[in-house]
Amino acid sequence: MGVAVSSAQALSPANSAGGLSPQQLIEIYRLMYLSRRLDDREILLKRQQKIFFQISAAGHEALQVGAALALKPGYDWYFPYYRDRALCLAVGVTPTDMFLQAVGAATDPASGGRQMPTHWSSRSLNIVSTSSSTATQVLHAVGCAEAGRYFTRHPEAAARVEGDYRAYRDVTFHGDEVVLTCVGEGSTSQGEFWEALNTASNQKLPVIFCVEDNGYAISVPVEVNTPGGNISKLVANFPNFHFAEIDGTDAEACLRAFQAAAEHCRAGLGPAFVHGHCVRVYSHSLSDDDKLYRSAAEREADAMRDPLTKMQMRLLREGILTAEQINELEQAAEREAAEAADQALAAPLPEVSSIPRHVYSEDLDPTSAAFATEREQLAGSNPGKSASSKGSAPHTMADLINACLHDEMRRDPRIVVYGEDVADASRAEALSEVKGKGGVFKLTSGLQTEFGSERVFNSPLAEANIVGRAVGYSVRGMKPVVEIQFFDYIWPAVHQIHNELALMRWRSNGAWASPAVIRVPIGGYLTGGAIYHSQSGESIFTHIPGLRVVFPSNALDANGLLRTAIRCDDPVLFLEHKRLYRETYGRAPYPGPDFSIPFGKGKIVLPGNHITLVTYGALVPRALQAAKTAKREKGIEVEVLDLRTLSPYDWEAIATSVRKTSRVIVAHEDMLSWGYGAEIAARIADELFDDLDAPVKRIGAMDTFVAYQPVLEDAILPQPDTVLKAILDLSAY
Ligand SMILES: Cc1ncc(C[n+]2csc(CCOP(=O)(O)OP(=O)(O)O)c2C)c(N)n1
Ligand SMILES: [Mg+2]
Repeated sequence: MGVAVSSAQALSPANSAGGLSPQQLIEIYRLMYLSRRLDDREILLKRQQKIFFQISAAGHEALQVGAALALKPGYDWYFPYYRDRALCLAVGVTPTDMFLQAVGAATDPASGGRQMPTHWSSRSLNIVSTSSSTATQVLHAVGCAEAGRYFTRHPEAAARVEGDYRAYRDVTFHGDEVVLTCVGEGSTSQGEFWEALNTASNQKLPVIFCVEDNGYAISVPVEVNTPGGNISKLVANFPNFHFAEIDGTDAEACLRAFQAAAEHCRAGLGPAFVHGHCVRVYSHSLSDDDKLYRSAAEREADAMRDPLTKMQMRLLREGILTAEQINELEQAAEREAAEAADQALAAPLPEVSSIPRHVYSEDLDPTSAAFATEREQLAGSNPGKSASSKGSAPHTMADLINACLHDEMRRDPRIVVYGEDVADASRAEALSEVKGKGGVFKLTSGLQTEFGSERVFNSPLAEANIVGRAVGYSVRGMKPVVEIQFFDYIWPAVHQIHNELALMRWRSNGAWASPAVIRVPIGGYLTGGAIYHSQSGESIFTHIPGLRVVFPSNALDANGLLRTAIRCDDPVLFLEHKRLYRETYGRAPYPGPDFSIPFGKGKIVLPGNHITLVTYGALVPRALQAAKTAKREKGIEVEVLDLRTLSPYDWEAIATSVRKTSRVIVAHEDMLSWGYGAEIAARIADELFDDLDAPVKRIGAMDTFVAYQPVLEDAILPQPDTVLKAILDLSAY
């Protein structure tokens, strides 16, 4: 037919000054049309029950192709959402790859059969794995842009280094790269959307926020989600942004808008916001029927604005293609879609045995002997700032955590530390005259002063912001070591932790990972800590596959385990008991800058032959106290096992001890019901039943929150007496 159709990558972005060439207009139409045919083919496959879900880009194609063609695949970065088929097609995802995901094939390059169709991921194209959660990805885009800027300013940090996660987190970056992230207009109601605009604006980050406004969030019309019905009006006062509100069904207008947005970002002027009004030609997904909530007139009006029809009319009107040439182009697209579907349907399905692969890093095992430097401890070299100020005297847990942060930041330029109040002073000019804040518990004290404001800084008061950005940082190979100020306030970040941070590796079948560290002060026994400064809840996080959960009880363990957490290739939740920060119990000399403890290795802190007491955190000193009383007063020998890490945990140590004693108590501070001890007790009952001479006992807090009045707090939380009573009860069996 004489129409040379180039690939998306071969199409050089149009010059924003001149008009689009006929060739460019044809290529745009081809991509839009092919995207629609791929959707239609998928719909057919779904109706034939050969695939299991379908959601389409129909009506969004002009906006998405415009965005793609303004950017550079494999150079710029993409955090799309589930409706971005035309975007990803134009960026370079092949139709076959798309259908491989739809059928759930083993060879699905985005997820290996783990994610629904159109849940994009491509390492070579810099498309970071996306979830189904609306708007989580915008915070990842922000963190990604921060990482790109950081590597540009600190290229030495990009170096591959053996011996820790850096051996497996390769880094590429370009000084003028742009990060694109897309959401629907309904998703702009999510707090994470606003939290992302906040940081992108404040830090002038090169992020293009694209809002694909089709007027509906499933059945909910735009005015319900967006006061006044127009998101552009609401965001207009964010500083440093380039704004564009466009007809998202006009492909050329879209391309131009994204080109201008990219120019603004590449010039370092700040982020851009492109709000495209498009249409939803089909229902929300194949699980939805929009006739149930949209009038016929409204649906017809949308159909009249179909970007495909508009583009086709233009090609004909301007004499760029004849009807016959359009027909040929469309038939070629139809064939391409059909062939791709056939290929995918013939692809092998994933092996059931592959299911556990990539829950955790396949490269670096934090339980391995490589992290076992315990015996070489006490090297005596220079500790971090706050530890050194105390000479060789035993240090508190707070000191040795701070020392580890200093040591590791010195060793690894990829580490950034941020959170609420963690900087010494955001207004750095004050540092010459003030001591600095360095965290509400002073755990990050002196870090900003030593490493500067680019590496240690305060975040907005927004926990999802902290963790969501950490996902973006860490997919780029950085090591964010962030702080959530109190465990009690981790909840806004749980969406990011559960659905994003911990899942990134598994859902992308190992292509992406976000091995960040989240440090969190936790727990009670504070005398007045009350409901919102005393919470525990570790079992909620040990229930998340992909996340390591660490809970040290003393200064030395905290130092060695934090080092392992930082060098690890998995995301780690590092729980620090507030009451233990400055206790006399568990102080230790500074163990040197390379002291580490492997995960999953408990420690017998008191040997004994009569009863095993499995515990961790603040219950360790309380259990020891009770055990010593039991020995002194009743001659009962309790073996106290401090688990130190909760996921993974040291089953071998538990089993060995229980086989010896035949009696076991599992004790923790958190509430008894559904607590961490329930799992351990159940497994002991299951696998060690024949070794037991008595029922498995559990100790935990009452099933309430922790009250303010100390009389109540004491009664709610387990005390040494509670443990002693359980020891005596159990020994009576
Ligand atoms: C956090 C979250 N809540 C709810 C859902 C279920 N859900 C999926 S899509 C959707 C509507 C999204 O609407 P919009 O952002 O306008 O995007 P559109 O689908 O219209 O392109 C909802 C509620 C989800 N995926 N994630
Ligand atoms: Mg919508």
